Amino acid sequence: MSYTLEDIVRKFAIHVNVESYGNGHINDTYIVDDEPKYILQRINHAIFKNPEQVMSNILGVTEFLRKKIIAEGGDPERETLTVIKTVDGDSFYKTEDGNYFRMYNYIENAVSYEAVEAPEQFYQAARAFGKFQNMLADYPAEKLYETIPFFHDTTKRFADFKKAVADDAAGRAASVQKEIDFVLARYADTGVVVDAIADGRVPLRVTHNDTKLNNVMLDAVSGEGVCVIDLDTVMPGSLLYDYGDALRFGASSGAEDEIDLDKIYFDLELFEAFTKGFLEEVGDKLTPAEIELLPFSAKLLTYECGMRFLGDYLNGDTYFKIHREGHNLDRARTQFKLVADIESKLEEMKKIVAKYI
Ligand code: ADP
Ligand code: GN1
Ligand code: MG
Repeated sequence: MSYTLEDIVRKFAIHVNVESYGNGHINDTYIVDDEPKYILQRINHAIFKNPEQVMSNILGVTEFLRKKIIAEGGDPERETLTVIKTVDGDSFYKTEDGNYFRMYNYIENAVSYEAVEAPEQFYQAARAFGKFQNMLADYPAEKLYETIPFFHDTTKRFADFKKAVADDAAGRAASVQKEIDFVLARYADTGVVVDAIADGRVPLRVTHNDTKLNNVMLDAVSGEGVCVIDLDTVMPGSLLYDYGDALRFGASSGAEDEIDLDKIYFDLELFEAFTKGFLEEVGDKLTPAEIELLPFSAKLLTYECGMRFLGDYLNGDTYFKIHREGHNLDRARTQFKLVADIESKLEEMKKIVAKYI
């Protein structure tokens, strides 16, 4: 690199200390530790091939949210991300070597958790994701670029997975045959939501598509939802993606990369807390097919993510950031343990959903 992070920060007219921050798997995040604080991010342009389009989406969505929050008497500095412009008035800065940096206001007095500590916390996260969904219900979807095409198209993900197995770029396939077979055995699940979208039973909405617990900030004192962050994948999608993906991560009894699989199960108490919060916000606008598919979506999104982790392991860890040898394989294994557990709990999950519809 021919520049320092301080050089980059100065492009936003701020002179200060910068340190690595957060636990995202995709972008490089830094905190600009000043008064007030800022978040600086290098957009992962290997994954987001068109950062200009990502920023166009984010600018559009955050400005739209800002107006709504003000109209409702809320605090736009906390309840949505604000894109900080460069000294030249742009929403990002592109370096000579082709990296893209952006800056956000730092959401004060709020926490993003890596694991659910109590059901109430997950209930609050669910309400925040549900509200986010509601606030964007009348956002003009045609203005959104598809920042990662086919992001939650599980059938396409399955095809990518099969290619990763066939290519076996890192020479690892033979050692994970059991996990590969687990994925292949569930091919029939891959088309369930994409088909329901294609035949109109499940509507396309403006969705977040990456509703991991650490992508929502909760108030440090009250514990209530403050702001949904990580807006790179806001695109037309299914509400089932947001619901299912949040449960994948948050209703697990353990960390996404837990090595001891005996510790991993799908926690129905957390499932219920999330379902209650989410349906309190969006329950009245669901179609019958969406309601029917809610429990299944938790399984589908967990399966899809596991397949992505395992595919990345087979490809030689080129997509998700890893912090140890076999990290993506460990992640894949927790997902498959959860999928198997969800399969045994689907009937109970249906009953829980029915309580809140
Ligand atoms: P990634 O796409 O890599 O997941 P995120 O945008 O989710 O990146 O940021 C990573 C982490 O940084 C978040 O989980 C959160 O803890 C923290 N973070 C990001 N944006 C902000 C913000 N505006 N204010 C406070 N914390 C933030
Ligand atoms: C990534 O960016 P982050 O860490 O919030 C990924 C999600 C996965 C998640 C798994 C753009 O989310 O799709 O579900 O990791 N984001 C992208 O933890 O691929
Ligand atoms: Mg994130």
